[in-house]
Amino acid sequence: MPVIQVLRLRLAIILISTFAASDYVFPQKGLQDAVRPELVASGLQNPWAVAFLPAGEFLVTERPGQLRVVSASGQVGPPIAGLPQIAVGGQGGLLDVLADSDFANNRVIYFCFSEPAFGAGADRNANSTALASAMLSNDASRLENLKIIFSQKPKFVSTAHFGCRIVESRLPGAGAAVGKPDGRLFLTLGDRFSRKGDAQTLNNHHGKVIRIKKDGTVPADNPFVRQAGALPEIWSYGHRNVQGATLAPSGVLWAHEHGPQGGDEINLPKPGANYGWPVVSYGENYGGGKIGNGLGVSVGTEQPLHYWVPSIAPSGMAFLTSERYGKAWQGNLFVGSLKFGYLNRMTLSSAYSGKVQQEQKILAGAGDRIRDVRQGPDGLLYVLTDSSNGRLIRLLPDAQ
Ligand SMILES: [Ca+2]
Repeated sequence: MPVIQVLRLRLAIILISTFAASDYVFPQKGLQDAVRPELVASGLQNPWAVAFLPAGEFLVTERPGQLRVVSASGQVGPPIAGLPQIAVGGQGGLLDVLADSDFANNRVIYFCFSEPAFGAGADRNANSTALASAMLSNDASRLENLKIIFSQKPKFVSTAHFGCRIVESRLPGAGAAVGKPDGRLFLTLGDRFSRKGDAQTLNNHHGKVIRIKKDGTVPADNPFVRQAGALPEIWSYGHRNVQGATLAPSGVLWAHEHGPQGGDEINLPKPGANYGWPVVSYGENYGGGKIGNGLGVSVGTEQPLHYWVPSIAPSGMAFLTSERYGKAWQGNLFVGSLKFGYLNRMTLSSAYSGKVQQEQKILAGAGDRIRDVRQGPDGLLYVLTDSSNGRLIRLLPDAQ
């Protein structure tokens, strides 16, 4: 056997041994994947979001209400102390997390969660999505200076459709380079399932994307600040359940949302625009039956950029701006599928913009619900799988 083949065989044995130790068998690599999954950490309880810290650590939320640091080598740390009270149950719990763009200096993080109703006379079963800021202590053991900077109104008895993706807004950048942060945050909010009609009225936060400053105050240029009866945080409305959002380098917000039975959508939420739910949808009611006019189109509502029938149940969203996977992947959009268990790679008609031209299923066949996808500071893609033994996986370019 030639030396090179022996070396390859040895490498294969080493890889097999590594995977066996992790109690996780990746599916046989599809030739079309062009990536090699590498396990970073396992044993995470329904992880929902991953953020990146300096020195290669990760901050991971677990839906049952824990926030943990995962070391660069994959060691899962103890729960971080100092979280607020969280309404855990159904789809609710500790959901998204984001490190401030200036985290290296200010140690500020943002996280969103299902917040229980509190105060005299409050229904203890009622809840809504809330957004908090806090400082991570120097030893990363606890949160300090915790502030709830936004609470969705009204609180409602439901364990579904919290939305809950946080995006740090930025000024337009050029090419693959993102612009400077502008001090605002977007937060996506679900319709709470049984309050879907609220998505069309502006006196509540159900089925909305909101935009606030990092201290929780409302930017003066929000679209409804001068409209009587409208809540001033609202950026866009007519959404169902937005569990993925990201910013293109152009500064444009991209988001997707769960449709009902069919009709999951990608939208580019513009200020003041109506995205149609529940008046129009390309899906139908669970078990059948038309939604709204049953046409998918209605005057005064925005059409989705793209939609999926059947539903893929999307979660997490990221643009790839790095060149780590070659030119063909740079500028592509990535979305996790909970329902079918794959990472959806979408080629757009131009980098970071235009229509979806092609879709490719990455990591298909493992049966893992993909909850989150992000590009790390190293330019690599990271995904979280949703289960009681959830995993953080790094995708290596196939050539490495
Ligand atoms: Ca829509």
